[in-house]
Amino acid sequence: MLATPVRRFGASATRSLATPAAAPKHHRIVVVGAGAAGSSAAHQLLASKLVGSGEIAVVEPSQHHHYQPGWTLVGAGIRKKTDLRRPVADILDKRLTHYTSAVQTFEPERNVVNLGDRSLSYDQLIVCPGIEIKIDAVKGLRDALTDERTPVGTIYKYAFCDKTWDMADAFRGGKAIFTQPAGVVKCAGAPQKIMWLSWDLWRKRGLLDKTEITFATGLQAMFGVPRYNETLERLRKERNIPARYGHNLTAVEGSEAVFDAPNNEQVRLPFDMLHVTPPMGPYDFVKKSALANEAGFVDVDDATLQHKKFPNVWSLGDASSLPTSKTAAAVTAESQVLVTNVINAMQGKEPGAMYNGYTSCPIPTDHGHLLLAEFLYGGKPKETFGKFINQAEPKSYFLPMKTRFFPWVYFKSMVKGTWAGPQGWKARPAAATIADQAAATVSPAK
Ligand code: UQ1
Repeated sequence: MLATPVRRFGASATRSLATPAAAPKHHRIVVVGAGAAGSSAAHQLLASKLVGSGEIAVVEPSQHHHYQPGWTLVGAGIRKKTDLRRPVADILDKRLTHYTSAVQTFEPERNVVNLGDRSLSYDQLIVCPGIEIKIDAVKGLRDALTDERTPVGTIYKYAFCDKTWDMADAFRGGKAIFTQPAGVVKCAGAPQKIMWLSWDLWRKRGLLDKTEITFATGLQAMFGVPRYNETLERLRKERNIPARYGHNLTAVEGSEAVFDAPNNEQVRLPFDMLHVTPPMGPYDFVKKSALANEAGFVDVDDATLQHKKFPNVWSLGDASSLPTSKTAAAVTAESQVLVTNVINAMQGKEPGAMYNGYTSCPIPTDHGHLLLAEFLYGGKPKETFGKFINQAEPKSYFLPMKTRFFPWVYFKSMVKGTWAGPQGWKARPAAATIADQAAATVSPAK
């Protein structure tokens, strides 16, 4: 190792010399976020062989990658939360350069991302940091969640998904409220999944006679797609669960939940157990950037996933403006389109692949049945098994798919870019074929 060079200037001289900012480190592709979206996209790009070792940067400050769809199962006592996470460093292929600091600002005019301690430049930028769970947007919620004696939980946070189970397990009857905010949330079905599973637990324990469950939602229906809403609304009525539509939780005060309700009313409901779905929204560093639309999401084309102003910027997953339900299932389709189009762009071609809005919401309706909702943009049903069965009815044989198969295939294949959702194991071909055609353009590993 070289010895530290002897300083040639005194302290004052050093200070008077302007230190030029380090030049940004260049990667052909920078991926912001290593969640479901970032990890599947980055690995599919690697598999294309168009980019070599060190040419893709992945920016991810979190230590752990979580299988978030599994947190409902944790809240229902079916899975252990520690089984549903992996260190990010274990998820990412060694050929990806992992930066562990967070993005501070985007400079898309200069093709630069600033991480605070350093800057990165890129040919292509993929933005998928997810969205923020805004616990502090509900007054008193953070204290209520943190206080172990207060029966308030949420499956939307790793820290509290097991508290949700502890509460449901300890419940001996009384008033249980499950909330869903107005506005965009990830997996819009989860607020009721945890309710159905809790209802079934209490049913089996003979507690329903002394239990009153309420579903208080900022929306106007159980589910946004009429075909599935019909079933869920029927179940809700059969199970004597009153819905309070248009009710948006604003505060937790002691053992009362406070809602903004229709006609500018404020409604206060006492509870013995409260499950909260907090409001969610884009992170500030995205919202305040030139990449965001008015709502703060990365402003991309609904079909090509290409940014509307900066053609070498792309987005998928929860942070994107894509008007579909934000789920891991959606990412299985979005990632294939995005990767094909990024590869096209790197070869000077127009984006060719189009996303149709595919998303899915596997809703357990009790501990033995699951309704597998699958739909495209506009809520148009697109059911993988629709030729054989009616997916609008909950089925017993679908439940193990949610509890066992999806978590398994997620870590085994999806984060590695080899799972294409309803198309099974075929995420590689689109990219590989293009790579084969363009073998001459493969750049050497750096
Ligand atoms: C899926 O591929 C997937 O990824 C692992 C999920 O996990 C969260 C899902 O919930 C769904 C529905 C899919 C889609 C796959 C099929 C076979 C319908």
